[in-house]
Amino acid sequence: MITLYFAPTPNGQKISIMLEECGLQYDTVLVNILAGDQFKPEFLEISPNNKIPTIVDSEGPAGKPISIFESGAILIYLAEKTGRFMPTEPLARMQVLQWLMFQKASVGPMFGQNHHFNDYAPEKIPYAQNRYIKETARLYGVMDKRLAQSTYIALDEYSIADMAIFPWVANYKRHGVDMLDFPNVRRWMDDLKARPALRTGMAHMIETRWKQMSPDEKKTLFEIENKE
Ligand SMILES: N[C@@H](CCC(=O)N[C@@H](CS)C(=O)NCC(=O)O)C(=O)O
Repeated sequence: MITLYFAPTPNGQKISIMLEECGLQYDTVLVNILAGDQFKPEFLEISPNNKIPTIVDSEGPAGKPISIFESGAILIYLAEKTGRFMPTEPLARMQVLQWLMFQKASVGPMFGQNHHFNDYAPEKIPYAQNRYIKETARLYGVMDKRLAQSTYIALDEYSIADMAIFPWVANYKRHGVDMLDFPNVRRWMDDLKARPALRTGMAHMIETRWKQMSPDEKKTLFEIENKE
């Protein structure tokens, strides 16, 4: 059995999508990162960088339990465990890994800073707001160019690299970009949205987040996510 320690954020959603796509059985444990649960000693034992997502697999390599932190490492582990969504042929495998690293090194950190400075920072700093909107738009441009040549981000088949990027791009309304400028990203996003397992993985996180929030938090989130 796999236990997913998560909070309902894009980094958590990557893993619920993969678990659903693979049809693996899993339990979820909510880590309330707003309340500081990520700093509890028992969580730090499995996630020393105090971040979600983290998994514990009771049947890891050689049948022994294993815990894994960092979403990229978790996706690679699950792909290797199931033999799905990352080819073994060396060239194709490297394509998947390079686009997965692109998400981990660029899309996640830059989009995350965009969310921070534009939606959450108590003080508005125009330089920082603009810097991360510009960087976000540049990254949409990189993805759009790639998706003009390739059905999915790494290959002509769906892979863990797509699962890593989708939950971030699903927040496009928060990014200060015009999706009309990125028609290939739009086409890719619509193709992925049609996948039942991806929808279940996303919905699981959204429902959990919604259940946890106070009416004020719900109102704020609704306003942020629906701002034009
Ligand atoms: N590089 C990490 C990033 C994970 C991450 O930033 N998690 C955030 C939520 S999306 C978190 O747990 N933050 C809590 C904290 O930093 O205290 C990964 O890809 O797993």
